[in-house]
Amino acid sequence: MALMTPSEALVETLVAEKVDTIFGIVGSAYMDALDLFPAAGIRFVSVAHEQAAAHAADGLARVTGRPQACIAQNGPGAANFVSAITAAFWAHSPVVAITPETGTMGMGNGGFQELDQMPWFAACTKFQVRVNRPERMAELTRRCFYIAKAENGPTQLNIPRDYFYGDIDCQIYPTPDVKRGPGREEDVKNAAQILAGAKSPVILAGGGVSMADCVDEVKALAEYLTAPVVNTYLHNDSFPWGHPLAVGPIGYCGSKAAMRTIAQADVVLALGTRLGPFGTLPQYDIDYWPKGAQIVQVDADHRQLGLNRPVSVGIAGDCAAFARAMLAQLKSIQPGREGKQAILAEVAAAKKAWQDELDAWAAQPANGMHPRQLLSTLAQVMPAEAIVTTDVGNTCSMANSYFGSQNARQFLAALSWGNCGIAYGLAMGAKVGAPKRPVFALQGDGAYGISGIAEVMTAVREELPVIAVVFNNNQWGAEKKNQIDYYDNRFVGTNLNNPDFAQIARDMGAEGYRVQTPAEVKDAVQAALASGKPTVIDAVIDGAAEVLAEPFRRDALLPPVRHLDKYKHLNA
Ligand SMILES: Cc1ncc(C[n+]2csc(CCOP(=O)(O)OP(=O)(O)O)c2C)c(N)n1
Ligand SMILES: [Mg+2]
Repeated sequence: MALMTPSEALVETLVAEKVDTIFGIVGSAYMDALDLFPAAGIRFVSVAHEQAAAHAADGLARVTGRPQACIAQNGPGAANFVSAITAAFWAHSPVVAITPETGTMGMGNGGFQELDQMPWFAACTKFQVRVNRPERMAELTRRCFYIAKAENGPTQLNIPRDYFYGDIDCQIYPTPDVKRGPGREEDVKNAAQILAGAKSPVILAGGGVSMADCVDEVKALAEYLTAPVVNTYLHNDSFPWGHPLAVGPIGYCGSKAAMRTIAQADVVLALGTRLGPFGTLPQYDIDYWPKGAQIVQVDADHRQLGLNRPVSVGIAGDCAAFARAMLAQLKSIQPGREGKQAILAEVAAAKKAWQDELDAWAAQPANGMHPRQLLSTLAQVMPAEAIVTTDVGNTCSMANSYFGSQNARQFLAALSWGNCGIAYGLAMGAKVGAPKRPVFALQGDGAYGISGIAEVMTAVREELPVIAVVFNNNQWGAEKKNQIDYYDNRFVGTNLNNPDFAQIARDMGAEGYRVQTPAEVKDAVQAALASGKPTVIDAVIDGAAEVLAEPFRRDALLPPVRHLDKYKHLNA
């Protein structure tokens, strides 16, 4: 035990958890702790809006695999975290939201910046706690880090602002790491029997594969089984597309090769995925989910087992440990699969057919640069070690077919929260975690306005050389596509009128390039990589109906039939 202030206890616990960077905006509520950050070796990255701070902590957590933190002023500052923390929740990303709050003597008095901020985070955290005595600061901070790490999700550390002060006796120590095993031996044996007996097994590699850093283990298993490997929706880094058994991602704007392949499966080995409804919806008129197939599902979180699909075997365990145990088990019961060359040839043919289709799309006439031309050019010029973050929008969705990764923790997407404005913040965090690797933030022009353009100031000030590519089609394209398909081209609120993003970037101290052709895209990316400075590539693309991808929520939109006279002229 040592005598310290609660602020010291907080900061020392952060240090014990190996936190070296915290994102946020300053506020009087936690000045007393903030003042210690430099001496503690913690870098405070000051952002333009707290949303980006939480996204950056999420990006850093996804790239490092360790829990990270963001901090904000009580009330409005903490409120600005909520959407981004929810994004981290659905991304299973361990982010500790540190939210100072009104002092204990003022709670309930209708004071300044006061609102009970625990309920805000109740539905988007794995755990939340209000520090109820200053003496418990270190203990409760530890708890937040432990649960964020153990349960893969955000937690909230809520601290009444007067509890940063005083003298306490306290012990500082780090939380234990959580290690999971391969699952019960008999379950692994059962699963091995099912896989060994399969005619056309397919491995579905989810986010859990990236989080367990077990791409190599999955490769070994896939190769032994000669099983094609599909990425789950928006987890393009769960298996490298260059592998001869890789067929790419299922889900919206994903790979038809993947969909056609999984449709044939009689057994699906689902690793680290809850088989979420949006990840398995029919696409391009392919109803690909193999409804008769047996499913072996492995997940670190037992709550995901059987959540969305009936499973033959559900295993709560670590994907890496499972993949190793499964390989050993398979080797003991089966010499490997026959017809390897034929399967590899089939996979290659499926991929080639899909690539030809993609190329034909990009070659279609457009008014200026076709979005797919931009995406395929970017994918060609990006260095293999680059980290890519993507946003939510029509062009970003198309990006799902263009950016595969060499390894885990390289493709960071908005995932199930689906909020526009996530990519730039994620990219800033990724850059902190991987300073030597190029980091690209891919964002639509609308999303860039939500959280992007203002954060370029952050990137310049904090020397985080993120390369933003803004898909400039002068519209909220994804929503406009709904108006095109369902509302007879009545455009309410979907047109944008953008300024010169490249010029604004330069005014903010970043590099800025406006590009309108694939050749200019290549030059701009190369210049950005060479400059080592935050860069905004304002990529002007066609946004016409013909180039937009089909709507995402076809499942939920109906052609309108109005009944009131006033609106009947809107009927088709
Ligand atoms: C925070 C938030 N607001 C609104 C939406 C609804 N939404 C989904 S896609 C989209 C359009 C995105 O436009 P843009 O970023 O310009 O990309 P584009 O579709 O044009 O490629 C909108 C508004 C959302 N997903 N998130
Ligand atoms: Mg747009």
